[in-house]
Amino acid sequence: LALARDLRWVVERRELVLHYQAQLDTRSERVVGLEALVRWQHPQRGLVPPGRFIPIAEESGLIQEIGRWVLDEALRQMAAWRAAGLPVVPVAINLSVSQFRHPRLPEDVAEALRRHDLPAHLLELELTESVAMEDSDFTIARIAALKQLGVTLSIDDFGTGYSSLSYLKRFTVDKLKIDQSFVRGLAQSPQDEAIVATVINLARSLGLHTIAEGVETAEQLDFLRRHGCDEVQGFHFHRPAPAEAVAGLLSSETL
Ligand code: G
Ligand code: G
Ligand code: MN
Ligand code: NA
Repeated sequence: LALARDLRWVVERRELVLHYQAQLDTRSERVVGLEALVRWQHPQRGLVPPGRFIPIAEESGLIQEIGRWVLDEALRQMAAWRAAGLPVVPVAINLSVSQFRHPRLPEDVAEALRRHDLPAHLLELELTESVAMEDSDFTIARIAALKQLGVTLSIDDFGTGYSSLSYLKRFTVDKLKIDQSFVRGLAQSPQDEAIVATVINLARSLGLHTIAEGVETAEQLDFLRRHGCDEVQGFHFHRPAPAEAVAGLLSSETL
Protein backbone atom coordinates (compact mmCIF):
# COMPACT_ATOMS: atom_id res chain seq x y z
CA LEU A 1 0.00 0.00 0.00
CA ALA A 2 1.40 3.37 -1.06
CA LEU A 3 0.03 5.10 2.01
CA ALA A 4 1.78 2.63 4.35
CA ARG A 5 5.06 3.14 2.48
CA ASP A 6 4.84 6.96 2.65
CA LEU A 7 3.93 6.78 6.31
CA ARG A 8 7.30 5.35 7.32
CA TRP A 9 9.02 8.73 6.97
CA VAL A 10 6.17 10.85 8.25
CA VAL A 11 7.94 12.02 11.41
CA GLU A 12 11.39 12.64 9.85
CA ARG A 13 9.80 14.54 6.98
CA ARG A 14 7.80 16.64 9.44
CA GLU A 15 4.54 15.93 7.66
CA LEU A 16 2.37 15.59 10.77
CA VAL A 17 0.34 18.49 12.14
CA LEU A 18 -1.90 18.84 15.14
CA HIS A 19 -5.28 20.46 14.98
CA TYR A 20 -7.00 21.46 18.19
CA GLN A 21 -10.68 21.35 19.07
CA ALA A 22 -12.03 23.47 21.90
CA GLN A 23 -13.72 21.95 24.94
CA LEU A 24 -16.14 24.33 26.70
CA ASP A 25 -17.62 24.58 30.15
CA THR A 26 -21.31 23.79 29.55
CA ARG A 27 -22.64 26.62 31.73
CA SER A 28 -20.31 29.49 30.92
CA GLU A 29 -19.41 28.32 27.39
CA ARG A 30 -15.84 29.33 28.09
CA VAL A 31 -12.98 27.33 26.57
CA VAL A 32 -11.58 25.14 29.35
CA GLY A 33 -9.56 22.64 27.32
CA LEU A 34 -8.34 21.53 23.89
CA GLU A 35 -8.20 18.11 22.25
CA ALA A 36 -5.22 17.60 19.96
CA LEU A 37 -6.09 15.63 16.81
CA VAL A 38 -3.30 14.55 14.48
CA ARG A 39 -3.39 14.99 10.70
CA TRP A 40 -0.96 14.02 7.97
CA GLN A 41 -0.02 16.74 5.53
CA HIS A 42 0.76 14.42 2.60
CA PRO A 43 2.78 16.11 -0.18
CA GLN A 44 0.47 14.74 -2.91
CA ARG A 45 -2.74 13.73 -1.19
CA GLY A 46 -3.25 16.77 1.00
CA LEU A 47 -4.53 16.55 4.56
CA VAL A 48 -5.09 12.90 5.54
CA PRO A 49 -7.38 12.33 8.57
CA PRO A 50 -6.19 10.08 11.44
CA GLY A 51 -8.84 7.46 10.70
CA ARG A 52 -6.97 6.79 7.44
CA PHE A 53 -3.44 6.35 8.82
CA ILE A 54 -3.53 5.65 12.58
CA PRO A 55 -4.73 2.06 12.00
CA ILE A 56 -1.83 1.53 9.54
CA ALA A 57 0.60 3.03 12.06
CA GLU A 58 -0.73 0.71 14.74
CA GLU A 59 -0.17 -2.31 12.55
CA SER A 60 3.40 -1.35 11.65
CA GLY A 61 4.38 -0.22 15.14
CA LEU A 62 5.03 3.30 13.86
CA ILE A 63 2.34 4.48 16.27
CA GLN A 64 4.97 4.70 19.02
CA GLU A 65 7.06 7.22 17.13
CA ILE A 66 3.98 9.16 16.00
CA GLY A 67 2.63 9.12 19.55
CA ARG A 68 5.84 10.54 20.98
CA TRP A 69 5.73 13.27 18.35
CA VAL A 70 2.11 14.11 19.22
CA LEU A 71 2.94 14.30 22.94
CA ASP A 72 5.96 16.51 22.35
CA GLU A 73 4.26 18.77 19.82
CA ALA A 74 1.13 19.33 21.92
CA LEU A 75 3.24 20.29 24.94
CA ARG A 76 5.60 22.42 22.83
CA GLN A 77 2.55 24.33 21.54
CA MET A 78 1.12 24.81 25.05
CA ALA A 79 4.47 26.15 26.26
CA ALA A 80 4.67 28.50 23.26
CA TRP A 81 1.18 29.86 23.95
CA ARG A 82 2.03 30.29 27.59
CA ALA A 83 5.25 32.13 26.72
CA ALA A 84 3.22 34.40 24.44
CA GLY A 85 1.01 35.33 27.40
CA LEU A 86 -2.10 33.51 26.21
CA PRO A 87 -4.47 31.94 28.74
CA VAL A 88 -3.36 28.33 29.27
CA VAL A 89 -5.87 25.47 29.25
CA PRO A 90 -5.18 21.74 29.50
CA VAL A 91 -4.57 19.79 26.29
CA ALA A 92 -5.88 16.24 25.74
CA ILE A 93 -4.11 13.74 23.50
CA ASN A 94 -5.41 10.37 22.26
CA LEU A 95 -3.55 7.17 23.12
CA SER A 96 -3.81 3.91 21.23
CA VAL A 97 -3.82 0.68 23.23
CA SER A 98 -0.25 -0.15 22.18
CA GLN A 99 0.94 3.29 23.30
CA PHE A 100 -0.75 2.76 26.65
CA ARG A 101 1.12 -0.52 26.99
CA HIS A 102 4.52 0.74 25.89
CA PRO A 103 7.09 0.10 28.67
CA ARG A 104 8.39 3.67 28.60
CA LEU A 105 5.08 5.57 28.48
CA PRO A 106 5.15 7.03 32.01
CA GLU A 107 8.82 8.04 31.61
CA ASP A 108 8.14 9.53 28.17
CA VAL A 109 5.25 11.58 29.56
CA ALA A 110 7.24 12.78 32.58
CA GLU A 111 10.20 13.65 30.37
CA ALA A 112 8.07 15.61 27.89
CA LEU A 113 6.47 17.61 30.70
CA ARG A 114 9.92 18.41 32.09
CA ARG A 115 11.30 19.31 28.66
CA HIS A 116 8.58 21.91 28.19
CA ASP A 117 8.47 22.98 31.82
CA LEU A 118 4.73 22.33 32.11
CA PRO A 119 2.79 21.09 35.15
CA ALA A 120 1.20 17.64 34.68
CA HIS A 121 -2.32 18.90 35.29
CA LEU A 122 -2.16 20.64 31.88
CA LEU A 123 -1.99 17.25 30.15
CA GLU A 124 -4.91 14.88 29.71
CA LEU A 125 -4.58 11.39 28.25
CA GLU A 126 -7.60 9.93 26.46
CA LEU A 127 -7.77 6.17 26.74
CA THR A 128 -10.18 3.94 24.87
CA GLU A 129 -12.41 1.54 26.73
CA SER A 130 -10.46 -1.37 25.27
CA VAL A 131 -7.47 -0.13 27.29
CA ALA A 132 -9.42 0.02 30.50
CA MET A 133 -11.19 -3.23 29.85
CA GLU A 134 -8.18 -5.42 30.12
CA ASP A 135 -8.33 -6.13 33.81
CA SER A 136 -4.77 -7.06 34.52
CA ASP A 137 -2.25 -6.15 37.19
CA PHE A 138 -0.34 -4.38 34.45
CA THR A 139 -3.28 -2.12 33.55
CA ILE A 140 -3.91 -1.25 37.18
CA ALA A 141 -0.24 -0.46 37.79
CA ARG A 142 0.04 1.55 34.56
CA ILE A 143 -3.03 3.68 35.38
CA ALA A 144 -1.63 4.28 38.87
CA ALA A 145 1.76 5.29 37.46
CA LEU A 146 0.17 7.80 35.10
CA LYS A 147 -2.07 9.18 37.84
CA GLN A 148 0.99 9.54 40.06
CA LEU A 149 2.48 11.91 37.50
CA GLY A 150 -0.52 14.18 38.00
CA VAL A 151 -1.97 13.96 34.50
CA THR A 152 -5.72 13.71 33.92
CA LEU A 153 -7.07 10.43 32.53
CA SER A 154 -10.27 10.18 30.53
CA ILE A 155 -12.15 7.35 28.87
CA ASP A 156 -12.79 8.25 25.22
CA ASP A 157 -15.87 7.09 23.28
CA PHE A 158 -17.43 6.01 26.56
CA GLY A 159 -20.21 3.47 26.16
CA THR A 160 -19.19 2.13 22.76
CA GLY A 161 -16.82 -0.65 23.83
CA TYR A 162 -17.73 -4.13 24.90
CA SER A 163 -17.27 -3.02 28.44
CA SER A 164 -18.40 -3.97 31.84
CA LEU A 165 -18.62 -1.03 34.22
CA SER A 166 -16.58 -2.71 36.92
CA TYR A 167 -13.31 -1.11 35.81
CA LEU A 168 -14.67 2.26 36.92
CA LYS A 169 -14.27 1.25 40.54
CA ARG A 170 -10.78 -0.21 40.14
CA PHE A 171 -9.18 2.39 37.92
CA THR A 172 -8.87 5.97 39.04
CA VAL A 173 -9.83 7.76 35.86
CA ASP A 174 -11.04 11.36 36.08
CA LYS A 175 -13.39 11.90 33.18
CA LEU A 176 -15.82 10.13 30.87
CA LYS A 177 -16.15 11.35 27.29
CA ILE A 178 -19.69 10.54 26.17
CA ASP A 179 -19.43 9.24 22.63
CA GLN A 180 -20.83 11.31 19.79
CA SER A 181 -23.01 8.43 18.60
CA PHE A 182 -25.18 8.98 21.71
CA VAL A 183 -24.99 12.78 21.58
CA ARG A 184 -26.22 12.76 17.98
CA GLY A 185 -29.60 11.34 19.06
CA LEU A 186 -30.32 13.89 21.78
CA ALA A 187 -33.66 15.69 21.27
CA GLN A 188 -34.60 12.87 18.84
CA SER A 189 -34.06 9.43 20.30
CA PRO A 190 -35.48 8.59 23.76
CA GLN A 191 -32.96 5.73 23.94
CA ASP A 192 -29.97 8.00 23.38
CA GLU A 193 -31.40 10.52 25.86
CA ALA A 194 -31.79 7.78 28.49
CA ILE A 195 -28.23 6.56 27.93
CA VAL A 196 -26.69 10.04 28.11
CA ALA A 197 -28.68 11.01 31.22
CA THR A 198 -27.67 7.73 32.87
CA VAL A 199 -23.98 8.15 32.05
CA ILE A 200 -24.01 11.70 33.48
CA ASN A 201 -25.67 10.43 36.69
CA LEU A 202 -23.30 7.50 36.93
CA ALA A 203 -20.29 9.78 36.55
CA ARG A 204 -21.63 12.18 39.15
CA SER A 205 -22.18 9.35 41.62
CA LEU A 206 -18.63 8.17 41.08
CA GLY A 207 -17.15 11.66 41.31
CA LEU A 208 -16.08 11.71 37.66
CA HIS A 209 -16.30 14.61 35.25
CA THR A 210 -18.26 14.31 32.00
CA ILE A 211 -17.69 15.77 28.57
CA ALA A 212 -20.04 15.26 25.62
CA GLU A 213 -18.44 14.93 22.19
CA GLY A 214 -19.93 15.76 18.82
CA VAL A 215 -22.31 18.47 20.02
CA GLU A 216 -23.74 19.95 16.83
CA THR A 217 -27.03 21.63 17.78
CA ALA A 218 -28.50 24.02 20.35
CA GLU A 219 -31.04 21.32 21.26
CA GLN A 220 -28.29 18.84 22.12
CA LEU A 221 -26.53 21.51 24.18
CA ASP A 222 -29.77 22.32 26.00
CA PHE A 223 -30.29 18.67 26.95
CA LEU A 224 -26.70 18.35 28.21
CA ARG A 225 -27.00 21.57 30.21
CA ARG A 226 -30.26 20.49 31.85
CA HIS A 227 -28.73 17.14 32.80
CA GLY A 228 -25.57 18.63 34.25
CA CYS A 229 -22.92 17.49 31.78
CA ASP A 230 -19.78 19.41 32.76
CA GLU A 231 -18.20 20.10 29.39
CA VAL A 232 -19.08 20.05 25.70
CA GLN A 233 -17.08 19.68 22.49
CA GLY A 234 -18.35 19.76 18.93
CA PHE A 235 -19.02 21.53 15.66
CA HIS A 236 -21.78 23.63 17.31
CA PHE A 237 -18.92 25.54 18.94
CA HIS A 238 -15.63 24.93 17.14
CA ARG A 239 -14.20 22.51 14.62
CA PRO A 240 -10.68 21.19 15.05
CA ALA A 241 -8.37 23.91 13.72
CA PRO A 242 -4.64 24.62 13.27
CA ALA A 243 -2.72 26.17 16.15
CA GLU A 244 -2.74 29.66 14.61
CA ALA A 245 -6.55 29.72 14.53
CA VAL A 246 -6.76 28.41 18.08
CA ALA A 247 -4.40 31.12 19.34
CA GLY A 248 -6.99 33.68 18.27
CA LEU A 249 -9.67 31.75 20.09
CA LEU A 250 -7.61 31.63 23.29
CA SER A 251 -6.71 35.30 23.17
CA SER A 252 -10.38 36.26 22.82
CA GLU A 253 -11.13 34.33 26.02
CA THR A 254 -10.89 36.13 29.32
CA LEU A 255 -10.51 33.19 31.62
O1 G B 1 -10.67 10.44 10.87
P1 G B 1 -11.10 11.08 12.16
O2 G B 1 -10.56 12.49 12.36
O3 G B 1 -12.57 11.00 12.45
O4 G B 1 -10.39 10.14 13.26
C1 G B 1 -10.45 10.45 14.55
C2 G B 1 -9.85 9.27 15.26
O5 G B 1 -8.43 9.35 15.29
C3 G B 1 -10.31 9.26 16.71
O6 G B 1 -10.57 7.93 17.10
C4 G B 1 -9.14 9.83 17.43
O7 G B 1 -9.11 9.39 18.76
C5 G B 1 -7.97 9.31 16.62
N1 G B 1 -6.80 10.17 16.80
C6 G B 1 -6.70 11.49 16.53
N2 G B 1 -5.48 11.96 16.86
C7 G B 1 -4.80 10.90 17.38
C8 G B 1 -3.48 10.74 17.93
O8 G B 1 -2.70 11.69 18.02
N3 G B 1 -3.14 9.49 18.35
C9 G B 1 -3.99 8.44 18.28
N4 G B 1 -3.55 7.25 18.72
N5 G B 1 -5.23 8.55 17.79
C10 G B 1 -5.64 9.77 17.33
O1 G C 1 -12.46 9.26 18.94
P1 G C 1 -12.25 10.71 19.15
O2 G C 1 -13.25 11.30 20.10
O3 G C 1 -10.86 11.10 19.56
O4 G C 1 -12.55 11.40 17.74
C1 G C 1 -12.77 12.76 17.61
C2 G C 1 -13.27 12.96 16.18
O5 G C 1 -14.58 13.51 16.20
C3 G C 1 -12.41 13.90 15.39
O6 G C 1 -12.18 13.35 14.14
C4 G C 1 -13.25 15.15 15.28
O7 G C 1 -12.99 15.85 14.10
C5 G C 1 -14.65 14.59 15.30
N1 G C 1 -15.66 15.55 15.76
C6 G C 1 -15.49 16.49 16.71
N2 G C 1 -16.63 17.20 16.90
C7 G C 1 -17.54 16.68 16.05
C8 G C 1 -18.91 16.99 15.79
O8 G C 1 -19.53 17.88 16.36
N3 G C 1 -19.53 16.22 14.83
C9 G C 1 -18.88 15.22 14.18
N4 G C 1 -19.57 14.56 13.27
N5 G C 1 -17.59 14.91 14.41
C10 G C 1 -16.93 15.63 15.33
MN1 MN D 1 -10.58 11.65 21.57
NA1 NA E 1 -14.37 9.99 21.09
